[in-house]
Amino acid sequence: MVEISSRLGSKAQVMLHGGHVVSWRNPAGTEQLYMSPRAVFEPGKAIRGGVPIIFPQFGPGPLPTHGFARMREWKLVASSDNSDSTVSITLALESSPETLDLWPHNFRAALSITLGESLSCELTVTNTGTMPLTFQCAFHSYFPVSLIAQARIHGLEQLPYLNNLRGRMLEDGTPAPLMIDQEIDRVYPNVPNPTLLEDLITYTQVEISKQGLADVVIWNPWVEKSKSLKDLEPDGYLRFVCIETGAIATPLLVTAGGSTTCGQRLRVLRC
Ligand code: TA6
Repeated sequence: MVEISSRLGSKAQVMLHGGHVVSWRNPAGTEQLYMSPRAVFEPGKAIRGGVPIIFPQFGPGPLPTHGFARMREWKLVASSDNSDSTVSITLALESSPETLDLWPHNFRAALSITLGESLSCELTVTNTGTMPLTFQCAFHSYFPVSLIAQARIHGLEQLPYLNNLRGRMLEDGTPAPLMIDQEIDRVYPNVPNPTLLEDLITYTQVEISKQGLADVVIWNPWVEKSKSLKDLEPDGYLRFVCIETGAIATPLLVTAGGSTTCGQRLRVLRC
């Protein structure tokens, strides 16, 4: 685990396992990310909470669900104390015989995490092979809410979405900010604006903005799915929502020898 703290007083904890941000606290020490009390921290397992790194596949498919990056050991390769009072670390994950068995591409992934007033994550994927490659990726962020029914998500109004609960059917958006009263699992393609999560009990607002990523995913497992997740309390769905930024509907292409960079920034507007 790497712990970083900025001169502004904010702190973050990042596991080398999965390149996984597991904690982000503001200067007052308030935790801004949700971590399941039943999260498992074991080799080969994904951590239920924080900011899982989804790469090179989103969701089910030929690879393990959500790819392998969140279950592999990343290496700390750089750290810096920046002139703008932020601190940064860079973790790296490279292709290996194990990953090549799963996904026949040579690559190097670098994850830069910058902490200041906000928390930024930037993923650079370099194609170290001789053939072009495409990948999906996402920052699968878990955000705490006082009570799911009192959370409101702005920025997705009127936007169509792929409903994962109905065979990824494309459905029309709604004019009102999104509130959650049932299981939800949606990919909103090509979202133009930042997404804002508002807690109507604490009036906290978190802004989720993205660069080089077109899509936003909203997920809450609700009652039945929560019961099926061993690393989540049965009523855990009441206390978090996943707002994820990613390249899902349209995978990213990297030519041989080329690189592509994408990222997200989390900013607490009011707490
Ligand atoms: O982000 C939405 C989603 O793809 C859901 O379908 C649900 O499976 C969630 O991710 C969590 O996946 P995980 O493999 O971490 O349990």
